[in-house]
This record gives sequence, structure tokens and C-alpha cells, in this order.
Amino acid sequence: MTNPLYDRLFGRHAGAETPFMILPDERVITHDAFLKMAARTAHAMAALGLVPGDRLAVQIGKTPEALAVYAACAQAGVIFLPLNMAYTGAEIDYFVENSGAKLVLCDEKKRAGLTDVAQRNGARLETLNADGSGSFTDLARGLPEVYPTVARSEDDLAAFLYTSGTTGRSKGAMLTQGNLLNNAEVLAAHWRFTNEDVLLHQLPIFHTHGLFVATNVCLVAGCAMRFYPGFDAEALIRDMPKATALMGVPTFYTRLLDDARFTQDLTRGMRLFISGSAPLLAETHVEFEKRTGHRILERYGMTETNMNTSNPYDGERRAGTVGLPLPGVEVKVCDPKTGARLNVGEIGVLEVRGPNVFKGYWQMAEKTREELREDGFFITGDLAMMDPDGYVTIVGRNKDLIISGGYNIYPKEIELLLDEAEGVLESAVVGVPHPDLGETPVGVLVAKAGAVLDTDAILRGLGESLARFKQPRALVVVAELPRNTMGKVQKNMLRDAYKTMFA
Ligand code: MLC
Ligand code: AMP
Repeated sequence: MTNPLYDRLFGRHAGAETPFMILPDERVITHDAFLKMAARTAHAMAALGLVPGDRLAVQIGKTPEALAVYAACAQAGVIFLPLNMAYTGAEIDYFVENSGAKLVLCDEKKRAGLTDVAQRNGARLETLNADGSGSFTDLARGLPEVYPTVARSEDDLAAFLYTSGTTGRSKGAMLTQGNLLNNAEVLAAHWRFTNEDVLLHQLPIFHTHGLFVATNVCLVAGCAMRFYPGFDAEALIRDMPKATALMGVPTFYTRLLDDARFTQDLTRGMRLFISGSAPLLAETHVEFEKRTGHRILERYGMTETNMNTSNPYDGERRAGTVGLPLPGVEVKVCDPKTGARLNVGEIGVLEVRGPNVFKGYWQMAEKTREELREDGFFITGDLAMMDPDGYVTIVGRNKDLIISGGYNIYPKEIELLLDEAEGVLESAVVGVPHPDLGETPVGVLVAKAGAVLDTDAILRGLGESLARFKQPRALVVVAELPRNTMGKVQKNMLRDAYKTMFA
């Protein structure tokens, strides 16, 4: 019986007393102890009636127990659906309903808000807290430390990751065992991870970057990770001499550079700094090298595709570029209207194909057809250019998306809420440069005739339904929105008008 994802990432470490997770208090969880925790978790899931193919949604803190739920899902053939801790009950309601999740795990702090959500959607709700306690932990305690691995193929679904769209609701990207496994194995080899490595893991584990890229690469390599509940610059600086690699979003690197203790000496034992999920400014790359002697390795990916391109390990890491297509991944720059392949040096929409590309959006055949071509190429919506050496540069986006500190924010979702607010005639949300987060949303409002807008009250109102990170950092009121002759709002003019607001 085989289960490629479980066998090749997790199962092969059975019995290994090697360190897998090192916690901030220096407590070590070995590979074997982790697998036992995962097996108990899988038994608890089965006791709650989950069967292969069911969905399990989690909105829980970043703990070893949370990661064990991911491993248990792989072993039991259950589809793992991790959710951002910042999402409100209203946001979670949609994910649970859309995915048909049978079980929801949440932190005790979220339980009151999610009880109705679970009930309405016929899901069971259990708790798993940041300290590892909770009703789900109680269930798992004492259960057997071995679980009979459920047979799966590479084509079977392993996870749903929800990603918003420029129009309409979020879409559940269906990732198969093969998608995750292939990318993890390619990346571990490409970035030369071995069992000697120690990765500083400060990314959240509800997104591709922290969950699949960071964790799966460590599992393939059999190395350890220093595992933190979240970003913590103090801890990074304290523990850097005990580590060899860091994966982060650009905000990690700009924050480190803001700290005078971050020096060449501190990074002496590090072999690799990797950045992705948002554009790394070429100037950050240059400043980083000047300060530490290390050249950040930038790579590019998406929820739907895992990682597509990466700067080389040995070759030239070109600042401002996302490197070359990864082994097995085809990348082309296309005309946004016709889909025809463009020449070297021309700017178009990037399309990618390979074993890393997802299977489609859950129960959204039409949306899938719009973005995933019949020949297997996925239309990323990123505007890019390829140079004669094959290096790809992301120059912009053909989609209305803001990336703040590595989190995606879709203006449409905010605009729909702003348009409903008292006295608002219409609105437009644009991303403007932000020194810490890269970009941040600003809402531009037009009042109905005679109305006086209370922007503080409007912002408070947004808080009820919208995760904090998506809320505009500023609202401005204007007489009218700039429009072109077709009547379309000219967001580029708004971006330009407010570009220095946070500079
Ligand atoms: C937190 N806040 C944010 C925010 N993160 N606001 C905007 N954008 C963000 N990204 C808000 C909180 O709501 C809070 O608001 C305040 O900032 C402080 O919160 P915090 O939790 O203390 O923030 P911090 O720990 O400093 O987090 C910032 C961060 C974090 C940048 C370290 O957001 C982060 O880890 N980002 C990584 C996201 C990621 O993993 N992306 C990968 C997606 S996968 P207030 O007002 O209440 O104080 C992908 C594919 C690929 O894109 O290629 O990898
Ligand atoms: P997500 O949907 O959260 O997976 O975000 C994917 C998007 O992040 C991509 O479509 C890009 O717009 C952006 N992205 C990821 N990595 C990079 C990078 N290195 N440079 C620029 N943009 C990136």
C-alpha cells in the first residue's frame, strides 16, 4: 500500500530520533515523536468520523500539534484546509460552506464566534489551542501511536488553499499529493538542503510558503527547523548563529536590515536566505549583500502553482529578478489578449505548466477554465518579462491585487463593503507603497449627494467582516473617481496620487 505524500515526506522518518522541530524554549521534537503525534491525531480524526476525501478546516495557531494535523491528513487521506488566524467568522463561514468541511478545528478564543458557523454548515467544531491544549487534544491523548496509512495516488487531493479572485468569492485551489511532493523534492535539491540544515521557520503555516515550501523542503531533506509561533525579529537575531537557512517574505528582510545587530558576523553560519511571496526590491537585495555578504535568493510562486522559478544556488542571483524556471516547470510570457507567446524582452502575462500546477478550483469549473488552459498552462495574472538568459522579471500584475507583507488583498472584496457603507456612493481601493509591508490598501470614497462621510465609523464597520490585514490603512474622500472614456476607474491615477502617503 502506498501514499506518496505521507511515505516520502513523513513515513520515511519513522523511528528516527533526529531533531525535526526545535521550539523557542529549545525543546526538541524528533521526527519519530512528530510521527507519533500525527498518528494519534489521525486516530482522533477517524474517531470523529472523518474518512478519506473529507475536508478538515483549521483556524489554529502555529504549533507542533497544528503541523501534526497536516501530517495526519496526509496519512489518513483527508483534505487539509488551513485558514488565516486573522479571518473573521463571516469569512470562515464561506470557506466552511464552500468546502463542505466536516470538521473545523479552532482556537478556544475563536470558538464562540464559530459555533454558529459550524452548526449552520453541519460541521463538527473542536478546539486546539496555542498551548497545545483543547478538546481535540483531549480526544487524541492516549490513542495509538501508529496509524494504518491510507492508500493514495499522486493524483489524489491533499489540500485546499483558498485564494481570492478579482471578482466574486474566494476559490479553493485543489492541490494534489503529486503537486506538493514534486515541488518539495525539486526545491530541496535546487536549494541544496541536507540533513545538516537548520531552517529558521517564522512564516505562518496556513499558506503555501510556510506550509509547503518551508516545511516540506525540510521533511524531504530530513533536516531540523527552528519553529516559532510567528515573526519575531528578536528571536531571529538570537538564534541565527544556530541556524543555516531562512525563508521569508521581503518584510522579514527589510525588518532585519532595520536592526543594527544584524551584521555579517551574525550571519556567518548561515548558508542561504530565500525570499518570495511578494516583490523584493532590488535595493533591499543590494543593501543585504552590503551588510552581510549574502545574496538573497529570490523565487516566485503562487498558491495554485507552488514554486515556478528560482534564482540559482550556484549561478548568478540577479537582483530584481525571480530567476529561471525550476526543473520540470515550463514558463512562457504571453500576449494577455491572444495568449500568443511573446519574444524575449517583451512584457506579457506569465503562464506556467508542470507537475506543480494545481488541479483546478473546487466546484468552480468555469473559473478553472478561465485560468487553466486545456493544454495545462495556468494563467498567473502576473506581468513578466524574460531576458535572453531565461531570467524572469515580474514587472507588475494583470490582476487587481495588493500584496501586503506577503498577504494577498483583493480590492474588490473591500470595495463591495465600502459601497454598502452609510453615505458612500462609490469607492475604489488601490495599493500604495509601504516601507514595511511593501504595499498597503487605501480606500478612495465618493459621498452620495449631501452626505458627509464619517471615515472612522466606516473603518470600524469594515472590522466586523474583514480581517484586520485587509482593512485600508487610510480612507480618503474625493469629489469623483477618475475614469477613462469607457467609464472604467483609472486606478493607476489613484495609485499615483497617493503613492507617497506612507513613504
Ligand atoms: C499583520 N498585520 C498586517 C499584516 N500582518 N497588516 C497588513 N499586512 C500584513 N501582512 C497587522 C495585524 O493585523 C496587526 O494590526 C499588526 O499588523 C501587527 O500584527 P502582528 O501579527 O504583530 O504582525 P507581524 O507578526 O509583525 O506580521 C507581519 C508579517 C506577517 C509580515 C511578518 O504578516 C507575515 O508573516 N507575513 C507572511 C505572509 C505569508 O506567509 N505569505 C505567503 C503567502 S503564499 P493592528 O492594527 O491590530 O496592530 C504565496 C505564494 C508564494 O504568496 O510565492 O510564497
Ligand atoms: P498567492 O496567491 O498568495 O499565492 O500569491 C501569489 C502571488 O504573489 C503571485 O501571483 C505574485 O503576484 C506574487 N509573488 C510571489 N512571489 C513573488 C516574487 N518573488 N516577486 C513578485 N511577486 C511575487
